[in-house]
Amino acid sequence: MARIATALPFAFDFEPVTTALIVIDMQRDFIEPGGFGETLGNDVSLLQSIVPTTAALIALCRAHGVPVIHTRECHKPDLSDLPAAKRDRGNPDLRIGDPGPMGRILIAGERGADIIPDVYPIVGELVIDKPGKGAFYATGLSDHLAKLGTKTLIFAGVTTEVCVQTTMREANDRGFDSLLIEDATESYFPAFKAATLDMIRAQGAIVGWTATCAELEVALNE
Ligand code: TIU
Repeated sequence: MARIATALPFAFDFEPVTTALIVIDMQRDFIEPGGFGETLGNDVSLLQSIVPTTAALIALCRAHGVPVIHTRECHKPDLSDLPAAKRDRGNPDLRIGDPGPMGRILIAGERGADIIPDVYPIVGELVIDKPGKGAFYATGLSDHLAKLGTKTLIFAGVTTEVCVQTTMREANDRGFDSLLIEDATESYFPAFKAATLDMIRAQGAIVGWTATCAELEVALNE
């Protein structure tokens, strides 16, 4: 059993052999200039700040045999999995599915929908294309985790309050203990990130725990 004694709101105990890392939506469309995130009016440089820590976290998990699962928020080219309630958000001149500087916005197979090179999956790692904010919705994630025997999930990625938090709440409802690595997740809105960390660990870890990548590294190396 590994322990992060300094996790918040209290010590986080986990078995590394039944733990997996889920890296949420580290895609060009959210992180690089000219993508979907910027079209929504956001400053994408904020998200770029977590790339080195996220890469280090992925390397740490690989070194310890913790499976790494990557997600991409994207839709089918025919948009059959894109409800109007999602499409009709943000800048009306540039919607999901429209042509953008990096291909069609958030469409599977387009350059913008792919993962940025610094945290790119390696052969053998699962990549889940998800049409929703939560990674469990309309994907094979539950089945995959059941096959792995996973009980604990470590989370990283973007954005903290949208796809990361949604997936952590889905995970909690499905019986997983969840740890969010606070320096490997980011929001376009610093206040939203801070509020999300607070609400995850409030009420006795109502959604899960938080810790830094360095704290996880110490626990895995003990
Ligand atoms: N991945 C994810 O969080 N998708 C979003 O659309 N996030 C925003 O913050 N817009």
